[in-house]
Amino acid sequence: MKLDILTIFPEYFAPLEISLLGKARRTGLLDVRVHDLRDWTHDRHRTVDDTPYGGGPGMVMKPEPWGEALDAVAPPGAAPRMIIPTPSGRPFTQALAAEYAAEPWLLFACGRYEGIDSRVAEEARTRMPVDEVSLGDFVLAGGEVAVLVMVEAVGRLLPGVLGNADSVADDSFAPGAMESLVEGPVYTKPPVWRDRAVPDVLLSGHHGAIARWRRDEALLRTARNRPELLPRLAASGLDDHDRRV
Ligand code: 6GU
Repeated sequence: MKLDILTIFPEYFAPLEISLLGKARRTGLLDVRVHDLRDWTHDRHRTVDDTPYGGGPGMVMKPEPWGEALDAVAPPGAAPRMIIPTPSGRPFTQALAAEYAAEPWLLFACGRYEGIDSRVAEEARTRMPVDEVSLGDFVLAGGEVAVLVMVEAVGRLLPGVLGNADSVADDSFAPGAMESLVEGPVYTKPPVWRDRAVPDVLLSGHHGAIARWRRDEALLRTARNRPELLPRLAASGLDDHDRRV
């Protein structure tokens, strides 16, 4: 998968060199290119922002550097899926991460200040699909950290990035059985630690009983921490045992 990232702070993306995604880059599964938006400015101060029309606080990113940057990174005829992180976007979910993981080429455009002049997305949409995407109901200082989050969520879904042992099928929100559930608790050795024992069923070797216990714990934790997910879960089909939990 090819990833282009446009930003005025390329240094934010140093973490993409380490861990899982760093390895995916070194093995060629991920081709990440980080571009400095100021490379497409032409004034002495490399200006990327200006005051908002209509007044108000803060600054808005000027369209001209964005237009030239997008022409250079995605020339006419080439069409990546463009993603603009913004608190006013559609929610980023595991389902959207899976959709992005199936794309050959993603282009992330990081806004700062009060956002990017709206004509940039409008014009880009005439040439490529453009999604405005939000991580949740809070406001970050810019899109960079949001892009790191999305790249990690998408990158770990690419075939070959995780070891086979770390199947993504059991993740919270994974399409299928976990779609509207968060994962329950996990344990490792030793079997007793500070007088606290690992639940017996996990040591029983009964795979059916273990699967049932894990589902029960996921249901309980979802009810406790994410009650708003329960109606969706009921709609996707609960069995009688689920209902008793
Ligand atoms: Cl995607 N960007 C910014 N700047 N703030 C956010 C966000 C994204 N999601 C939640 N807050």
